[in-house]
Amino acid sequence: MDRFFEEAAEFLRNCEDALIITHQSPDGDTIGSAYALKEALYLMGKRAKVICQEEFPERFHFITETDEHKCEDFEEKCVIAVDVADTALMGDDVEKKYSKKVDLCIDHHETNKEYAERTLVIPEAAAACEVLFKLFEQMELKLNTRIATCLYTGIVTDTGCFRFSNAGIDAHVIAAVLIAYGIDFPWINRHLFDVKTKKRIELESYLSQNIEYLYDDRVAVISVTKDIQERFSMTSDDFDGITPLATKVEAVQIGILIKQKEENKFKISMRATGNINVGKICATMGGGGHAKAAGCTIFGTFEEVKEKLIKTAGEYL
Ligand SMILES: [Mn+2]
Repeated sequence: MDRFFEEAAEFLRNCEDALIITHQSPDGDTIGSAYALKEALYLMGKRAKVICQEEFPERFHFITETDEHKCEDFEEKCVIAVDVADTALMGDDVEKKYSKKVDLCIDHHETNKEYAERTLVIPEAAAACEVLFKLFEQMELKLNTRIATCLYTGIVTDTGCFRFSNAGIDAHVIAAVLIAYGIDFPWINRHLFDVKTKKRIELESYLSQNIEYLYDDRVAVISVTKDIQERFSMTSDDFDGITPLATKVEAVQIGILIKQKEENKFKISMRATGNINVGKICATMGGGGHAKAAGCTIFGTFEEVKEKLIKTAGEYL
């Protein structure tokens, strides 16, 4: 067994009362990993609790609200982070309290900062859930339907339902193994990828009509200023999956979402199609992520931020 797997397995076998940390703006992978790990620890006769800086989005309540292990009145004896590449992604409060106390980090980001005492990171893995599956496999841990549902959710969400280039052989094979546990995958996929609220449909149609296309349609920008957020009473949930709207047109190579957080603070998400590495682009602006999906935070007026993004993106075409 690989040294890092061995180290992580050894840690899980010996740990007690674990606090599991997810990243802020929680997605299916961080949530799936956290709850799969929590369930696995209970199967091993241990206790665990999951925390997140923000509330879990409603569409993941089928995982977070169906957790049967409610007994969480314990002081953690160890801390595990899942799908968290950098302590800054934990969110301010969680970072302040736990950034220096992470005993184990399980992740798949190439940009992982190795802030934890032990780090199990496989950059080739499509999702942290894929790493966790391999860890459980090597530990010969018997899975159940709940763990399989959680892991499958992380893999489908991080691969965009197996459409992104990170959906490799392993992701497909693991999904097949998970399906054998009787998970309701048609429901999960319809729920996560097809079903939309009426409000969401209105929002998407507004944003689609207002996409700005530049450089012969190779760059597309969606701007969600405070005005628009108020007009559609948007919550952070409503931003989930918005960036890919920018890449629907065939020619688009870089899709950019500009989300206003405060007067002069903007959170940027980028998606790439083809050979462009938006992880590198975002890294030049203090952010990071994957080759095909990345992000950063930029300060300035809306006009300044947009201009900077358009100029930087243009340099990578
Ligand atoms: Mn992930």
